[in-house]
Amino acid sequence: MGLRHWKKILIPYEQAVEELKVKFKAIRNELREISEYSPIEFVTGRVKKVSSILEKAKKYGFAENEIEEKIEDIAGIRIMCQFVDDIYKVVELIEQRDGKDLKIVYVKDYIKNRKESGYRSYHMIIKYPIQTAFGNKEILAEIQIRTLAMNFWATIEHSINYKYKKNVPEPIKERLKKSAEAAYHLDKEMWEIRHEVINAQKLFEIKSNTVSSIVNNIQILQYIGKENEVNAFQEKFDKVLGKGNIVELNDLSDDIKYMVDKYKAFD
Ligand code: 0O2
Ligand code: 0O2
Repeated sequence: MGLRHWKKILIPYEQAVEELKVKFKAIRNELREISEYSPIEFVTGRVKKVSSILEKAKKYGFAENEIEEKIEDIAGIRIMCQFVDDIYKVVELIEQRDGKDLKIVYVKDYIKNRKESGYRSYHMIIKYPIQTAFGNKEILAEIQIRTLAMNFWATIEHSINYKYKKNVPEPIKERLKKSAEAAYHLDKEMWEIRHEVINAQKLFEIKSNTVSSIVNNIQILQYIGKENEVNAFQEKFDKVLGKGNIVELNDLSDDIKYMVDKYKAFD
């Protein structure tokens, strides 16, 4: 099959990766904007390289016309979470969409059943509809959900495997297994203090949302020419920001908002 042929085949997969990235990032951004904890830390995605697709097809003996149906990870989305229980929250979010904008085909829980290599992640194979210039198409995609520690390990292990073309020397294999164990313990330790971490992050999010609301409203007052108010609020803001007290920041934010709303009502 020629390169042009592959380029055409992969276009819907590229679109699926882009759409799914947007959708999962939107969940994260939406929750952060309302100062809620997001189980999604960050999202990445990729379309498998043609060379890897052909390699995989050869390994499993798939004919070229079977590739799209049998290789489930041509479109791949990776969702990173801070804590192990976040993974299952993300799984629930995806399950809620089953039959709506995607269909879950099956799942592989390599967290409860880790792989021989030490690999841990939760995989969901989905069917995703794509509207193309040539009509509608349903493609397969793989969503990998993992913690930051699982991702760190998998990224390093993947590059070592790549370097040694799967023939990783035994001592390195052993080290990798040990580090998989260390990553597992890191996840466990972090899980133990998750409430502490989540509270600290929520507080940070609330503070930064309040500060940006104050700055926006001061800009509105500036824009409508309320010089005196701008100067007075600016002075208070500098003082309160220096102290970093969340209650005082909130009060100031309410005062400025009240003033802006009052002027808006006059317009
Ligand atoms: P944001 O809002 O900062 O998360 P695109 O440019 O859209 O085609 P994209 O998504 O930028 O592609 O590329 P990719 O490689 O799929 O995803 C990279 C995203 O993952 C970037 O975010 C990085 O900031 C984020 N990322 C990668 N590594 C880490 C990490 O260790 N920690 C965190 N928090 N984020 C990481 P975006 O998409 O640019 O936007
Ligand atoms: P890429 O694009 O390089 O990441 P197979 O792929 O043959 O092992 P299967 O059943 O198709 O088996 O898929 P599986 O094992 O459920 O998941 C495949 C993907 O999961 C891999 O993609 C990796 O991204 C990841 N993965 C699975 N096992 C390991 C592992 O031991 N170490 C690491 N680092 N990642 C793993 P590919 O094919 O490597 O493609």
